[in-house]
Amino acid sequence: MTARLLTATLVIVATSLLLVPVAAPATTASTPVTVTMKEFKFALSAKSAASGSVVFKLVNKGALPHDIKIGGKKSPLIKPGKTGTFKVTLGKGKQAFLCTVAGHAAAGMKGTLTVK
Ligand SMILES: [Cu+2]
Repeated sequence: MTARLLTATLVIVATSLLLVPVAAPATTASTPVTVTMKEFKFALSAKSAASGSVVFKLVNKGALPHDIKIGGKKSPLIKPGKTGTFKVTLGKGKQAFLCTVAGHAAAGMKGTLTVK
């Protein structure tokens, strides 16, 4: 192996080492999860979400106001026919969610989201 070839190899190795850490933290922006609310259930567009900041798009297709509580944070109350956006930071694991309007969770407005 010539000294020139060795230098070229080292440059390639050094460049690839530099590129790896730059490409890694591109996971911050996650796709929003659409949450459809009605009496008395939630329908989520995804069964799982990436940990970190998760954006929920709330769509109330029911006849009563609904909200969602997940990760210790409660969304604004969404009126019938209205939509809203709710952002919360979630850690890995199964995250339970529910509607905090009296009687709704007991009637079925609850579930879990797997956060990876
Ligand atoms: Cu509700």
